[in-house]
Amino acid sequence: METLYNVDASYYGAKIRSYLQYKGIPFTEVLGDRVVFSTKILPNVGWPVIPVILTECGKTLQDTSDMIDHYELVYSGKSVLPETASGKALSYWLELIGDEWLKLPALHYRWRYNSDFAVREMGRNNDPSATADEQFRVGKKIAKTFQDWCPIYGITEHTGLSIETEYLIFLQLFEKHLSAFPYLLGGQPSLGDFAFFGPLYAHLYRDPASGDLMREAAPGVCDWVIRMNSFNLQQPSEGCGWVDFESIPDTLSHLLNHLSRDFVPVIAEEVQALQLWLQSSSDVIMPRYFGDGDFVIGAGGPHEVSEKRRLTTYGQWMMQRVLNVFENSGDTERKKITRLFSCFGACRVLDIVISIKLGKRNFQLVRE
Ligand SMILES: N[C@@H](CCC(=O)N[C@@H](CS)C(=O)NCC(=O)O)C(=O)O
Repeated sequence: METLYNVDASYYGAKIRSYLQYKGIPFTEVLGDRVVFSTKILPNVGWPVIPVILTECGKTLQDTSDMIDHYELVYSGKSVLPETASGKALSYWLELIGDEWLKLPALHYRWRYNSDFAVREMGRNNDPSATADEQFRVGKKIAKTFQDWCPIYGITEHTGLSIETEYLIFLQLFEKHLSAFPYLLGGQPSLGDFAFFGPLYAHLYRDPASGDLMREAAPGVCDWVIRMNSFNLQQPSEGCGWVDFESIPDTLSHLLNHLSRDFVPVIAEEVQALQLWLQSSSDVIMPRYFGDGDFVIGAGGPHEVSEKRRLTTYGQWMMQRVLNVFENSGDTERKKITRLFSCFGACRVLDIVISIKLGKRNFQLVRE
């Protein structure tokens, strides 16, 4: 049996829990309190992060993408990746959007409208036996790390309203898609569903003010959240089918187009800048951030704004997952991937050149 160190408010914790439940992988969930951090997470991973899995064989897994890669090999039933190269490339693109781009509404709404709730919960998770006052005091200290991520990702006073407008449009488009299909890529959940579920459950459904908004604006998205959160109660049947990746439904291309419009330039420019930085640096272990960049939210709309953000090294590692599928495909498959990504305005990402790749060593991002 696997042990999942987690907290319910965690974005990535929600992603991996739902995945494990869907796959029917036996696991016990253990609250990531301060004792778990000091006796399990820090000694095994080397830095404080959640979720972490200790496998039955005693192996430590950190990073939900690595966890899913691991389990997709070990438990091949009910794969969350379509068989075709275009389906796989799209799944990794959706994972990247869910993991990195939906951080904007998730962090914005949590820290703008649900701060006290989140602070209390962080304090309670840290030490469930402490008094409420003590939990609030410690919770504030823990919360600071996450609040400080807001300006790092360009979530500021200046961008707040645009992030909200973009999120509401996203909810409408996802609602529409879900009225035709139960999941992002058709009749069964894919990697993208789990990645989207992270922010949409942990932050945007559980946090009280955000949950109210979601219930009012997108009841179908709430139903999807509830379904994604109850695979342990109701095992869906295997293989209900994927959409046709050579001609994806309009509801999906509209949703993808909306999410890709602002994110494509962000990731393309970030990876290009990292490649330049890597050429002039001899660092083996990657810093989390390596510079600053400008970006736009709501491009072309009345709510368009630009802001500064820190450039991350992690984005390239995730982008490599999309590009690996493209690079390892033959001509016909590549053409199909290009046609698919063109449908939603993201074929530019397929031209990103990554000469210096990143890998993982001891739970750290390193130059390969
Ligand atoms: N990409 C990682 C991200 C994990 C992550 O960012 N976890 C958050 C909580 S949801 C955390 O503990 N972050 C601490 C940190 O990154 O310093 C994954 O997929 O697991």
